[in-house]
Amino acid sequence: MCPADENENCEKSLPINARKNCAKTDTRINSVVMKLQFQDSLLSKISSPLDLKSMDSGDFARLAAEIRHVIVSTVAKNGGHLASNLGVVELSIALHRVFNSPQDKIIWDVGHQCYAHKLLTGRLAVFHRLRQAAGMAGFPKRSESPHDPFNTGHASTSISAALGILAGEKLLGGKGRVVAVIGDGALTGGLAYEALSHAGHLNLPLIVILNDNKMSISPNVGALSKYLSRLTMKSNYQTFRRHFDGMVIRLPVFGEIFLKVIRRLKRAVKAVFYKDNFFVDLGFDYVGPIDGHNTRTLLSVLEDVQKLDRPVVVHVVTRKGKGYGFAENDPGSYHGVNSFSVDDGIEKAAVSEGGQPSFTGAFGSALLDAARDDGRLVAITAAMDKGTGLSRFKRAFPGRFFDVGIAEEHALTFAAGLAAQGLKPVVAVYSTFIQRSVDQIIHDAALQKLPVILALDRGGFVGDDGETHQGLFDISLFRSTPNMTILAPAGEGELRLMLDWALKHEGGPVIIRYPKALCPVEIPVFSLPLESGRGLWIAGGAGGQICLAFTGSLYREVLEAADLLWKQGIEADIYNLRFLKPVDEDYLEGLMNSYALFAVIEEGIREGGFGEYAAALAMRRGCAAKIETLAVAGDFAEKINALGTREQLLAVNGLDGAGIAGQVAASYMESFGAPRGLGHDKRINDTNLGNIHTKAQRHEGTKVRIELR
Ligand SMILES: Cc1ncc(C[n+]2csc(CCOP(=O)(O)OP(=O)(O)O)c2C)c(N)n1
Repeated sequence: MCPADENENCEKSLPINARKNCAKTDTRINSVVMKLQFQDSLLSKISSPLDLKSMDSGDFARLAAEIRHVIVSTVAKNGGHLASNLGVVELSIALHRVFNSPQDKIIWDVGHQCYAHKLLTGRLAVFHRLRQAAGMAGFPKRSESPHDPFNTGHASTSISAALGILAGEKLLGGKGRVVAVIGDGALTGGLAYEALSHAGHLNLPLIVILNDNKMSISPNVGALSKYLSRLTMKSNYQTFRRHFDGMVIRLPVFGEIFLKVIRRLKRAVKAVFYKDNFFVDLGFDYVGPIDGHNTRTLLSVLEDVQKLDRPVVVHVVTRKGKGYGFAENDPGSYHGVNSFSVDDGIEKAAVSEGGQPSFTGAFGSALLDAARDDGRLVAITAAMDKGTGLSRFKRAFPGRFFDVGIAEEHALTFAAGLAAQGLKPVVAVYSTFIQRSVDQIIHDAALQKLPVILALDRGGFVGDDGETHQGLFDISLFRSTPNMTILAPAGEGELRLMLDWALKHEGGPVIIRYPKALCPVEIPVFSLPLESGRGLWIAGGAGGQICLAFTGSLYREVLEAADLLWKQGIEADIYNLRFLKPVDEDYLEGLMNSYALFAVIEEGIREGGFGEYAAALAMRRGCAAKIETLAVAGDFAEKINALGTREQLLAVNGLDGAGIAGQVAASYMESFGAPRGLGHDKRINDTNLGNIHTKAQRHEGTKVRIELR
């Protein structure tokens, strides 16, 4: 869970003041929804979408209210994506009424809006375990239900996946329908267009529901968003149609016949009306825009389009946050939330460590300071300005801020273009989403040695969102990239040093990766200048039994481990790697040769990570030390479903203090027997660190170590 005091700390953060203001404006809907009694609920009678088929459609409004109640009260306890889910309740009911899941397949883009779908597909009983360790995922999961045909989490995949499933269905002679539900935000991602283009070409009966609420996490950006608004304006035409139909059907005797004739006529008119539509030009039929909260309209349109034998886009207009006043009034802040109070919409206070900033907040402040000194610095986000800490930059330097939409590939190549012009682009993005931009980093930035800075937030374990959102791959993906620098700060001071260093660096892209966590209390050594390719001694450095060499995000855990080892009579020095690439190999070889056991402790996937590199270097250079790598194993997604808090995830993957200490002690004893005992008292805690490790001691340590080689 994110700390509440850091507005920009995460994708799911609430400006408390905005909530308070909002509370004053509209609590009507909240009380209506919350006062419903559920002893006799309709929702509890739905164990599969089949039960929805026999339900009187006149009950759908009540069912929608019940679903909203369950979503609001559960998310208030567990945190989660709120506003997006409240917006698609009627749409979910209509889809499951018309289509026959699991034979028909519904693929939710991103998947953050799948809660009503989960409730309608037999998961009410486990819904209270939403996003909890070993509980129910907040995103669709094939392993969870046959009604989730494809795993999602990252944006813009639904049309591609749905088209593949439909093409497969056809090849295998199946009869199932396939529906992709994509938001206007996710439609800003390039993958969606590649899929639309291919779908228009294949001409298979793919149904694309465009859920248009004018919002990504923040208000949607880009020319396409404006284009959709223009289409929505034509919805006046739809309102007129409904009123007209209502009048005609009431005509005595001829009403029904007359309506049929008019419907045919209207189709012809509509075909002319929407002839210049973008989707039509790509080969789709287009229906809409229609009111996504009017179940009757949704049902009649979906009934119609499921009979089509060609691709169709159904443009549905919804209100993000619908049914919960606070979220309706401020859908951006309620896109995703920590636990909060339903009555006033205010986030429950999170524990803050002595007022320490989050890494996200620290980055946001450091970037602002740097931007004041350097007019060439520009910042880029892919639809995540709040989550990546760029909100203040956006306000302070609107002309130097770019939100490119959910388009990480474009963000990188765009940044490379800016760098080629002599600007200093900083792309702030979550580690998990940078996976989208591997080629852009290699081809457009690294091979050209362009100085693009990547601020990779949430590097390491990420609580609550499951396996798709873990920031575990960046080290492995980019350690092999030529001309790349990867830096991992352990705290705020280092983060600032690294940003300054990166802004002066000319030889290629620089990644600064930091976790979704609060910064630890500062110690003086954090501010010692960077030496290219080398790290920093946090404790010791003169050689001995064990060295714990760690990637910045694990500073706290490694300190705790060293303390636990000390209690067992095992002495361990602590080395902050700082540079994960490039590495001063002679220097690292010297370090490894100074210890019996050199343990690399890394918050990233083991394969291709720093530990494997260090072990290969040790082997190549014939080092005597035992090299142990403590990193994340490939089966991380199976441990507590990759859900729960970052702390829980670290613990089940052996990277909390106890896990590190246990593995290091076992490895040491396996090879070297019982420890030799303690030399002097190096017991570590945050308060004495600053005093015992001066720069001079660090260099002294280095000298002794080099002599030991
Ligand atoms: C590749 C990628 N980048 C960023 C995100 C973070 N993200 C989650 S939901 C979202 C906004 C989606 O907007 P939209 O599709 O319009 O859905 P809405 O929430 O408005 O219903 C973003 C940017 C993501 N999931 N995947």
